[in-house]
Amino acid sequence: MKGKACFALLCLLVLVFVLSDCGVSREEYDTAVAEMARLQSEVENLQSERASLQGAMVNLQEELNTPDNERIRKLQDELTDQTVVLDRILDTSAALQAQVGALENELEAITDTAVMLHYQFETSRWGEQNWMLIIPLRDYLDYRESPRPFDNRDNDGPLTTDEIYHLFARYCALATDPGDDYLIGRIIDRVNEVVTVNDLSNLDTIEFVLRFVQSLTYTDDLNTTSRDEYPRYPMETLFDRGGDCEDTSILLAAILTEMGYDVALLLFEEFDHMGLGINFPVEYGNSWIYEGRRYWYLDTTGGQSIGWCPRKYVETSAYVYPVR
Ligand SMILES: [Ca+2]
Ligand SMILES: [Ca+2]
Ligand SMILES: [Ca+2]
Repeated sequence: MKGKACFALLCLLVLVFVLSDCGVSREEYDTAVAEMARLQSEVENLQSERASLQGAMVNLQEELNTPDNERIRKLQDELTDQTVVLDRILDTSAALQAQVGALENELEAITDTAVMLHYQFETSRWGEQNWMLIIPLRDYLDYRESPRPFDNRDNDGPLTTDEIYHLFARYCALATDPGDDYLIGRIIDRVNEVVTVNDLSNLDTIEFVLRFVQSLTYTDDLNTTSRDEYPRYPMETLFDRGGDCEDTSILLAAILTEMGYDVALLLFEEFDHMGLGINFPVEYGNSWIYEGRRYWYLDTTGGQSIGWCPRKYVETSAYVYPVR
């Protein structure tokens, strides 16, 4: 303020000097003084404004240093750290995605391969047989994913006759599925080679096909599929080179049906065994009749001939499901 007062006094002295020397009028002098005062006031206003702005800046600085803002800064630091971590995760994820893509391609290539399977079985009358069958892995996997009949009821009560009929009638559809015709056809080619070389009768041909199916390993559903009952498509039984009674019966039904024989799946009334019947004049052993047609029994799990039946089932009723 002292500086400002000196500056005003100096200006006034200059004015007095100028006016006295040049002889300005009183009006001009008053106007100049008024202008001086106005400028003076303006300078004071600006100074006061500057002082208040400086005050505001100090306040803002203090505010920035309050605990809240400290927290915000910490959060910003954390955010920066997290962003770095996130970038790293994104990089890793992209690398993993690339690996998954490569594995998918590899899997695709594997799925496109075919598996060569060897079947060796001994017959007393026609010698040792060595067959090679090629099964495309994709076809086998498609069958593994295909729908199949399961007893999916919530209650454990016994099935009604209708339910039994509908459930097991659907097993026949597995035996007549057209997707495996080319594979069943190759088996029939092998059979026909033996038939031609040995000049087999129809009865011996049926016996020979039965020997092939009986040579497959008996495997329990629960141990191999973790289901109590798992009916296999013929291609699954061939690929796995084994199955239980219904699996091998379904496979035998698929082969004999394709060869033109009239066959039926036989389910014994206690539901603990399934076999195949063939409507062919055998005239000995065990048979069951369905709508006037006599089906002679073929047991796929042992090594017995057409007509032989486990003693337990000899006098037992059986559900008969013709395979068409
Ligand atoms: Ca078929
Ligand atoms: Ca079973
Ligand atoms: Ca099975």
